[in-house]
Amino acid sequence: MALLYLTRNHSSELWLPEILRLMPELEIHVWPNVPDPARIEFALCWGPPPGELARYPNLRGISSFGAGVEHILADPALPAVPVCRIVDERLTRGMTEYVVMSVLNHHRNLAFMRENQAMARWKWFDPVDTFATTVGIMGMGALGLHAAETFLRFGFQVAGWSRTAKELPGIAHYHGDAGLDAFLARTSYLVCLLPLTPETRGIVNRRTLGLLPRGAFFVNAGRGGQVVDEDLLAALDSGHLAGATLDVFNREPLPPDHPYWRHPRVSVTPHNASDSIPASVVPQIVENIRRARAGAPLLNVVDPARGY
Ligand code: NDP
Ligand code: OXD
Repeated sequence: MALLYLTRNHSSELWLPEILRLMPELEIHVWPNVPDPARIEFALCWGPPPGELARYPNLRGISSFGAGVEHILADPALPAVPVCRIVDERLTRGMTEYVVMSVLNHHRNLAFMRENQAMARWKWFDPVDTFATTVGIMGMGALGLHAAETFLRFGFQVAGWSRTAKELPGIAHYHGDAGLDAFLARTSYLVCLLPLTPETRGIVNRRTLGLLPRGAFFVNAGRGGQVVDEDLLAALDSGHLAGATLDVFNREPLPPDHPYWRHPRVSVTPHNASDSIPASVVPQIVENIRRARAGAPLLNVVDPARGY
């Protein structure tokens, strides 16, 4: 069995030794250098070119390098084999660090304090009551739920929104189209941790942003395609939104002339909110290669019809 290693982002110097440490007998072909496509039985990918995976007649499984799979499911010629994603404690904790950092940065007025420090100005400001502040998380899956539980421990009010109903201790949970407006209306910090699917594309738009209370703050670490950029910029420019921290974009890398880069109330990070660490995630990838070889069910398989 051979593994197809197909990515433009993940350094083979970091990943290949880790894979070979756990599976020394594995033959690995680093795309685009694949002399015999018939030898490939498993693909580890990020953003395969459309039609590429259809070239491997003996493919038995595909894994994303990360939690998201839209970059694989977007292929109209995707072979009918299981597609898996990464579910990993370090990836999850890294995401919680990012969203907590983004919310607390604004909640504790760090920009204002840095401005004052630059002018040696001792300026006190009224505290904002954490217990009276609601963080609303769109997407209550592996990442959203951990972040939500962490915000709860800080004392925030926490609301969650997902596709299906859930009972979650301490969290006001909303679901589906019917629950979206009430969820937004109570949310001061909107954190998006949704997968990109046909249903979630463009979900952060003029209408939904307009339902947030004035002065709300937006954190996006889901996918850029969930945001209508002009609508977000308009909400920021009108003062309806106080600011945004954005890790993911409709076009990545974010073009140098994009208004987000220079917007005074936007923080930009380069799709780096949380990343798969090879030592942590390779065991589940190797386990899936073994399972694919044995014809056993794979771990963390997504539903292509649902899109996540
Ligand atoms: P999960 O599949 O575990 O969770 C997805 C959540 O989104 C679920 O709660 C699901 O609802 C909800 N959801 C999906 N579709 C809808 C919809 N139409 N309406 C309402 N809710 C919906 O994914 P993860 O938590 O592991 O990851 C989420 C996303 O985070 C990834 O897909 C990726 O895009 C992004 N990500 C970004 C990273 C970064 O560095 N910026 C790093 C890692 C991930 P339900 O529970 O009802 O199924
Ligand atoms: C992602 C990831 O899906 O890095 O963005 O896991």
